[in-house]
Amino acid sequence: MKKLWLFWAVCVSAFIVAGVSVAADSDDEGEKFHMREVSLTPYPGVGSWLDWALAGLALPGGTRANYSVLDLSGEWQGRFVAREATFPDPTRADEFAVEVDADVIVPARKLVWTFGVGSDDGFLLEIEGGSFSAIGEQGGGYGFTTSLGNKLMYDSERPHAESYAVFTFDGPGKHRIHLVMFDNLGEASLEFFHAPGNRSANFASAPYTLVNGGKKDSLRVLRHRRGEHGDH
Ligand SMILES: [Ca+2]
Ligand SMILES: [Ca+2]
Repeated sequence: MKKLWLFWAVCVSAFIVAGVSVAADSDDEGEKFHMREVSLTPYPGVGSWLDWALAGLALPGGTRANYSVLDLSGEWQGRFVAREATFPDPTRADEFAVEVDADVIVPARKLVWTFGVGSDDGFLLEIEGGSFSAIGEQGGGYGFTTSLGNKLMYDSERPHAESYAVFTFDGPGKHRIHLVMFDNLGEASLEFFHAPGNRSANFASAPYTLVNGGKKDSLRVLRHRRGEHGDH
């Protein structure tokens, strides 16, 4: 009889532990973009702005925060305003970089998407499992939007302006997104949005929604688990 009690006690404990771990997994519902912000040393005056930002991000430390959508603003609001948030460290106004990790879930019937990044200053967007094709931009700056394979970037300073490109996923399911943005001086902002299909005929006027914004045509995002795709 004692053994039977012990058996049931073990079963009930196992059930409780399983229940708790399920709850822990779903407790990050909503805030799936993980962001780390670091300060940068002053820009040396020559060389790639993105290399400058990436060198700062290669060092450990920084301030971290999670966001459900990427609509971050210091002063300039950009295309989206309803869900704006501040950067992880709102006291750091200049000379900083952020990096964002997330996994985007791509449905089988929609493998072609147009992505947009609004930023002040530059950015680097990398998506695993596919490639960028047509690119475009709206707004002024000191450089141009470029793409290479699965990377889209703006490697210079600019006031808030938008870069667009078409991305074709090589299959449905989970794809890692890594987004870096830096600010040198003045205002700082970041928006990450999309629309299904190839919108290159008129990039600026596509019906964009924020990625993971919960709209009918929004891709869903999951928190990226480190080490899942063999990364750091
Ligand atoms: Ca905004
Ligand atoms: Ca700036």
